[in-house]
Amino acid sequence: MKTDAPTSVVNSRNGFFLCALVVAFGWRALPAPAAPPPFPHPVIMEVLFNVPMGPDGDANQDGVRDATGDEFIELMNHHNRPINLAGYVLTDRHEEGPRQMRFEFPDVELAPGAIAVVFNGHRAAIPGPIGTSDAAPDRGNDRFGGALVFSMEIASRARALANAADALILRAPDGRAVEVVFWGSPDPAPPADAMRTSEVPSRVRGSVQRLTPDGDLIPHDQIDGALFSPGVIPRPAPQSPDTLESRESRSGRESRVAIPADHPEEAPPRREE
Ligand SMILES: [Ca+2]
Ligand SMILES: [Ca+2]
Repeated sequence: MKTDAPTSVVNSRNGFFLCALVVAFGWRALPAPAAPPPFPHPVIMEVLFNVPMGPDGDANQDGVRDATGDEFIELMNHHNRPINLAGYVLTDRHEEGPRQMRFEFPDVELAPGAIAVVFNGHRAAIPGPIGTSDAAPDRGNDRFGGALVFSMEIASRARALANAADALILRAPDGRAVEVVFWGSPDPAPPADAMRTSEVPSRVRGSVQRLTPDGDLIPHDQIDGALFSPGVIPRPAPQSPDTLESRESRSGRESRVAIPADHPEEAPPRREE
């Protein structure tokens, strides 16, 4: 920090600020470093497992709220070169079998910074273009921020993410667990050897979303009041202590993230290796 103030004053201010942060947010809200998966793996940016009630829950924009069909997972290529998602698999906590929610990506290239969204798709007629496990969509979907949108086309309501306790697992084509996102105490437990594991609140209102590839998955409505944003990464929050301090004193909100701009899809995703 560049300042002309005496060091002791700076330390005192920082110490007070840190204490204020802990009191206001608790230790859990302080960001912990979490390395995103290395090349060539994508990163999980958003998960909707507890579909909101009523019309607000129509995440896949087919005009109908479906408790499982509107669930989705948002992935991003956070690298500076293309990756191919062929053979990557998304599942819930269940072992392979009739109860398992499972989706395997077809041969599809994801450009740097590009996003793929996978809906459960139960009883859904999602506005196209929509890909499946058999074939990628031929272009991005303007209804979802230009992302490549897929449907698992799941036929049973039993194959979905549970609201109280479950896990979402992303596996590489060789079977290795790339990312685990879990909530509650899922049974069976998710693999313990994933490259990254993130715990999120169960029964969260709306989705959980990262603002950056190495950020925490936080309830979407704490970011901007929206319940989800398939295909869109909300604008990352300013991180300077002065911004946080002034926001805290101004509003007393229990959130460390700023209110994003009206058009978060214009924010370029952060790219890093
Ligand atoms: Ca729907
Ligand atoms: Ca999103």
